This record gives sequence, structure tokens and C-alpha cells, in this order.
Amino acid sequence: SRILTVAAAQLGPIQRVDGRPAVIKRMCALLTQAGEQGCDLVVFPELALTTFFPRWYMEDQAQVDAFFEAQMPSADTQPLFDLARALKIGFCFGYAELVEEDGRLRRFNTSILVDKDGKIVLKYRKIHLPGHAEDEPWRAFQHLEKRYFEIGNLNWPVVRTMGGVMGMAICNDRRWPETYRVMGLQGVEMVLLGYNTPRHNPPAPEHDRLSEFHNQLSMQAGAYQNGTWVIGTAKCGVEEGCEMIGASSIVAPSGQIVAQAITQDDELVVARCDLDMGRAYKDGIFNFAKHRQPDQYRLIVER
Ligand code: ING
Repeated sequence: SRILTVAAAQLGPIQRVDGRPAVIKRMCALLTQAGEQGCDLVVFPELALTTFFPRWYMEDQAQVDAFFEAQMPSADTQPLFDLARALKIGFCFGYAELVEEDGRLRRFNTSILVDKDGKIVLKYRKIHLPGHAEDEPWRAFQHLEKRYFEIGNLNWPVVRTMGGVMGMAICNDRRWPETYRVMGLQGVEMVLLGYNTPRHNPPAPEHDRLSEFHNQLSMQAGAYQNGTWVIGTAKCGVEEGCEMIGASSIVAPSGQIVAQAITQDDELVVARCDLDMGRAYKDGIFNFAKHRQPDQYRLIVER
């Protein structure tokens, strides 16, 4: 067996006035705790460095770009990279990426995976952007990811590191089976994802009471149907008056929830994950080579 001790490093709310240094301090405190518990890998949330700014309609691009990172690591995040390398812990976290590519400025909802030597070994840019692109004043708060980010252009790559095959996803991605299957087809053994999920979804308030259920259902299904571990880490609690769900979870390839957060604040959720556990599913019930019938699935990509 290949045991990896993994932590979901849940973050409580980040308010608009909370600068990056204060957030990095909180992330370093969780990293230190992870070191004390012998962790190999720590998974931080989506957009971990700032408040969830897509909840506001902004027209001034400079105001929007204040929430983005123009380089990574940056002066603010360097202490996190330094501490992780000193502790020999791999980590991943999400941030708003501002980058010049193909001769123009691009903006993505991004996450990176850094190995135990401090090297960025995987980058992912969010593909399923939820919400809307224009101001919708009828909503109690906005969800403008389609306005502020481009659709990710890196697909869902996987990388062999820390003794296993790792992949990443971000928030809304976890609700779509295709996310896990594209990585499952590449042999993924552990999917690392962060999320910022408001409890209230203005278009469907009657679903608000099912928020944690849908969160768990999505990750448990993805894990089981692809024989992979899924680590889902929340940024949660009340940010600028908007409540976001916690329930950060470590899900086994069986679909069982091995560990889960119990607060709506900074909380380290730790589990020993045997990367060999997915084998029985990948070779058995979900043996893609033996049982999958791609010719029958064409509608999935043609429609
Ligand atoms: N957030 C939410 C998510 O998919 C959402 C969007 C909110 C969907 C409420 C459904 C209900 O978890 C992000 N950032 O994708």
C-alpha cells in the first residue's frame, strides 16, 4: 500500500479588508499543524487568498484586478512556499490568475499543486464557471464568475507526484461527472479540489437546505465511479454577509467519507489515504477497458 497522509485545510471567511498577509498567516498556521500531524499533502480552498469577490458586480477592471495575482509565487505567497518546503509538505491552493498569454491579458480561476521540494508540478484553470456575466440586481448577491474569468484552457491534466497520480478540479467542476471521468481515463488516484459555495442559490432557494447533501453527493459519486480519492476543501462561514458551506471532506475511492470538517472556520481535516485502494474499483466494477462502451456515449460530446 502507498499511504499518503493528506489534510483538507479548510479556511473560514475572508473579509474584503483582510489583506493577503493575514490570510497567508492563517494558511501557514494550518500548514504547521499539518506538519505536526505528519501530513504529506495539504489541500487549500478555491480562491484561497481573498474574499469571494465574484459576489459583487464591478465595472472598474482595476478594482477587479486587485483580487488577482500577476505572478506566482508572489511576495505575499512566498512565505507559504518557504514554510512548505521547510516542512517537506506538498500543497495546492486556488487563486485568481492574471497572465499575459498569446499576446493578451487573460484571467482564470486557477489552482496549482506544489510538490515537497516547492516545485509547481501541476496547474489547472477552472472549466465549469457557474453563475452569470451581467449584473442581476434581483439577486441578494451576484455570482459573476462568467464575467471575471475565462473558461480554463488546460483541460484536466494529471501528474505523477508524491507516489501517486494526482489531478485537480475547482468548485463547480465537482458537480459534473465529466470532470472526474476525464481524469479517471488518465488513471487519476486522488483529485484535489477547493470550493467556495454559497448556501443560498438565488435561482433555486428551495435547494438551499440540500447544499451539504449535494456537495457530498457530487464528490462521493465522482470518487466511487472513477476509483479515486477526492479531497474537497471549503472556504466557508459568513463572508461579507454571505454564508458559504463548510463540510470539507476526504472521500475514499469507495465513496465513503473518511473525514469531514465540523466547523465553519479554519480547520485541518486529516486522513491516511491508501493510494492502492482505488485499484479494486479500477480493475473490477469500473474497469474501463472491459466495461466502458464509448461508442454509445457520443451524445455526451456531440450535443
Ligand atoms: N460555487 C458554487 C458551486 O458550484 C453554486 C456555485 C452555488 C452552485 C450554489 C450551486 C449552488 O459550488 C462555485 N464557486 O462554483
